[in-house]
Amino acid sequence: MMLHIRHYKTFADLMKDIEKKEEEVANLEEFPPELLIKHPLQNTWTLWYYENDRSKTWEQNQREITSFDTAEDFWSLYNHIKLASELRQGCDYSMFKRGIRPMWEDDANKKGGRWLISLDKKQRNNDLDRFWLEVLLCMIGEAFNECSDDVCGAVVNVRPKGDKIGVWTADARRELSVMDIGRKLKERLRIAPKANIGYQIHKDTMAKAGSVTKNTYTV
Ligand code: MGP
Repeated sequence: MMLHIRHYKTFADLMKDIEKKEEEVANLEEFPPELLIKHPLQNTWTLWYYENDRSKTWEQNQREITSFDTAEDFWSLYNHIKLASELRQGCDYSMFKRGIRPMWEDDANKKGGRWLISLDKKQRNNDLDRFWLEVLLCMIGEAFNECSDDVCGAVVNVRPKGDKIGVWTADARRELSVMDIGRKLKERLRIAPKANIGYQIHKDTMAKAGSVTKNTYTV
C-alpha cells in the first residue's frame, strides 16, 4: 500500500505513521516491501542556496542544491543542512516546486507575488528556524488544500537589517486563493491575529528594489 501525503490531515500525522512503521520494521526479522516504501509527496521540490559573491550576478549566485519527492528524503536533507539562523548574513535558502527557478523572471512567478514575513533582529533566535520549517512543512504537506497549486515556493533571506520569509504564489490576481494562502500561513505560523502580514506583487518589488514595496493584500 502506498501512503500518500493527501491521506494525512497534517504533516505531523504522517510523521507519526512513519515512526510507527519504523518501529514495526525494527521488530521484524524480515522486511515486507510495503514497510520499506518511502512516503511520496504530491510534488517534487528543489532546494536552492544563494550566497552573495560580488564577482557574480544575482542569478549566478543562486545554486540548485538537490530535489526530493518523499517525506523521508525531505528530513534527510533538512537534517543535513544548516539551520537558516546558522547561515552567513546575506545568504538565502529557497525551496520551489521542481522546474520553477526562485526568481521573479521564471514563467511560473512572473505574474505572482509573495506573502512576506519580516522578522525583527531578535526573532532570529526565537522564530526564524521555527517559521521556516513550518513553511516548508506546509508546502510539502500541501497544507493550502485546493490553493496548494498556486504555491510556487518559499524563500528565507538572512539579513543584518532583519530576516525575511516569503511564500511565493503564481498569480497575484487570484485574490481568493492568495488570501486563503495568507490566512493559512498566519494560522500555521501562529502569528498573532493583530499582527498583519502583507502580500507584494513581484513586479512592484522589482521596480522598488531597496525601498518599501506596497502591500496589495494584507491578512
Ligand atoms: P533580496 O535578496 O530579495 O532582498 O533582493 P534584500 O537583500 O533584503 O534587499 P531589499 O532590496 O529587499 O532591501 C536584493 C536584490 O537581489 C534585489 O534588489 C535584486 O537586485 C536582486 N534580486 C532579488 N530577487 C528576488 C531577484 C529576482 O527574482 N530576480 C533578479 N533578477 N534579481 C533579484
